Formats: sequence, structure tokens, C-alpha cells
Amino acid sequence: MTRAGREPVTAGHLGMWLAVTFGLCMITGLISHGIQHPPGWFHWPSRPVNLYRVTQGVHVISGIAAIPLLAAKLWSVAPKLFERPVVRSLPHLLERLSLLVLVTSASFELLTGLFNIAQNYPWNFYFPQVHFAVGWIAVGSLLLHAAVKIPVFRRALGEPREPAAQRGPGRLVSRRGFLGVTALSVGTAVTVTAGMTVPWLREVAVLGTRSRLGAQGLPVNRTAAAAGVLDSAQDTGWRLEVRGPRGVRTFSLPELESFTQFTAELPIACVEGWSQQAVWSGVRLADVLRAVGAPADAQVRVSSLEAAGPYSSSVVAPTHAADPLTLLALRLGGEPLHPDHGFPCRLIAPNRPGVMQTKWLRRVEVL
Ligand SMILES: Nc1nc2c(c(=O)[nH]1)N[C@H]1C(S)=C(S)[C@@H](COP(=O)(O)O)O[C@H]1N2
Ligand SMILES: [Mo]
Repeated sequence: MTRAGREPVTAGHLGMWLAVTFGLCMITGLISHGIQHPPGWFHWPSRPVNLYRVTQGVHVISGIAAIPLLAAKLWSVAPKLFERPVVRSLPHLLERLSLLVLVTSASFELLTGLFNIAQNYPWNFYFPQVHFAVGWIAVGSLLLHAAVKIPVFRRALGEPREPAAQRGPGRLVSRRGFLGVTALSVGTAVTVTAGMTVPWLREVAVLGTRSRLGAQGLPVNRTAAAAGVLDSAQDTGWRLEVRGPRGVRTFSLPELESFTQFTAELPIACVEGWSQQAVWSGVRLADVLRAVGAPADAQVRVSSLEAAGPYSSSVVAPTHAADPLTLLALRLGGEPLHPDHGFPCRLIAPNRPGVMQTKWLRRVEVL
């Protein structure tokens, strides 16, 4: 008799669900990476406005779901992991090594991702690069492992079911119990995470520490004080510098306010998993670009008052720069921007990661 959860068919099913969650995680992770570091062939549209919100939500939620699945899977194959002799043959050694790589890289991805959504960075490597690179290792070794195991899984599925008399009531209950506990853990983990991005689940989003805080009812990732822009952002001498084919122009806040103002309801969708809709108003980026003679398909860079760093500037691709919903926002919910949300002026564009919605703008340049 096998212990609950240790039947090959259970391990096989868990493996299949792990492959599904890791597959979703990899695809949505590649999308997020592509938007932030676009290779030449990559195109990300500006509509639908909530698409990135959904893909990044799926990224975080599928990663969270994979944690209890991986734990259950390790439990279900635990005796095999500690089998003796450790090495039986060369193929066996290779299989074990690939398994070691798979378990290590998969655990690393899930763990670093988990810390990341809790906005906790207890390491000193640059998270996106390492998470991206190890992602390839995890998915590569997962594919290899699946290829080796598919025949085993097939066989387990095709095995005749034991007659009920042999199964015994205790055994049946414990196997169901094992799968039940796994499903319950996955459900709980998903529920408490989904609240970071699904409004009616927000109250139970225990991981989304930041998704409930923030001025003007919107979370804040980096405050004006933390970015060191409290004084420069409130300076009455502030001007927005706009560089285009026709030269450089500068605009004061009242001058920006004298442009036609537009309002757009757009989400901030943070790569860390939280997202929230808000009502923004300000000047259309396309209108300002026209004022400096930029072509309709201009690509631009927006830069912050914040000192150089990974978040102090971002590139706005032509589709986004031309989109009428892309604003140099001056207001949030009808009020002037709070310093923490980018006063006096921030970028807000449809279907873009939060990390590229640059705050405290100082310069817009046509590339
Ligand atoms: N200059 C600057 N802009 C920035 C950031 C930053 O650190 N510096 N953080 C970005 C990130 S990661 C997010 S999710 C959004 C959050 O916007 P909010 O604080 O107004 O909600 O701002 C973005 N803009
Ligand atoms: Mo973010």
C-alpha cells in the first residue's frame, strides 16, 4: 500500500498542473520582459488598455498557485528522491542532475517572485535579470523532465484501477484528502494574491501589502521623498523641457494647463502584481509632440527629476506615444497630483507596466 499522494498517477497529475502554471508564468513573464526590453521585432499594442494588467496578474497568480503544487509534487515523489544507490548508471546520473537543476531553479523562481510581490528584496542582485535568466533554466529543465516522464505518466493513467475491495475506505479517503489539501492550498494562495489586482478581493490580499496604501486612494511604490524629488518637484521654477525636430521648448505648469485637457480612466499595473484603476487628466502627449514638430510615429523618452536609476526614465513606443489616451497627467481623480503620484506631471499610458509610467517628469525627447 502506498501512502496518500505517493501514487504515480497523483505525481503525474501534479506534474501536469505544474507544467500548466509554469507555462503560463513563462509566457506572461516573456511578455512583460519584452515590453520593458523590446527586441526590434517585438510589438506591444496600446489597446486593450487592461491587457498588461491581465497578463501580469496571470503571471503572479500562476506563480503563486505553483508553490503549493511544487510542494505537493515533491512530497509525492519524496521516496524516489532519496533512493539508494544514489547513482545507478550514466543515464540515471544525468536524469538526477537534471532533476536537481529543475527543482532548484523552479524553487528559486517561485521564491524570488514571492519576495518580489511582497516588495521585499533581501538580496543584492538585480531581480528582473536574474529572475528572467533562471526562468529559462527552469522551463528548459521542465520540458526535458516532461519529455522523459510522459511515457511513465501515460502508463500510470492507463493502469487498471484497483478493485474497490483492495482499495479500502481509509486509503481512498487519504488520497482524496491529499488532493483536497493541495487544491485548498492552491485556492487560498490564489485568493489572497488575486486581491492585489481584483478589486472585490482586495480585503483578503494579505500579500499585497502596498495595494491598499497611498495618497489619493492609489498605491505608491516609491514616494517623492524616497526618490529625493520633494523639493525639485514643488519648485515654482519647474519647467517641462520638450525636445523635438523643431528644437527645444519649455512649458510651465500653467502653460501645460492651457493645452486642451483630456481625461482617461487607466490602471497602474505594477510588475509586482498589484494594479488599480484611476481617473487621470492632463495634456495629450501627442499634442505636446506636435508642438515641437515630431512626426506621427515618433518614439520618445520621458525622464524624471529623479536622479539616474532604472525607474528615472522610460521609452514610449510609437503606438503608445500616438495613442490619444496617453497623457502627461497633471491631475488624479480631479485633484492636482499628490507629490507621491508624480506632481507636477507624470506619464500615464494605456496598456503599459507601472514601472514605465514615469513620475515627476522633467524632460520629453523625441528619439
Ligand atoms: N520617477 C519614477 N517614476 C516611477 C517610479 C519610480 O520609482 N520613479 N515607480 C514606478 C512604478 S514601479 C510604479 S508601479 C508606478 C506607481 O505609480 P504610483 O506610485 O503613482 O501609484 O510608478 C512608476 N513611476
Ligand atoms: Mo511598479
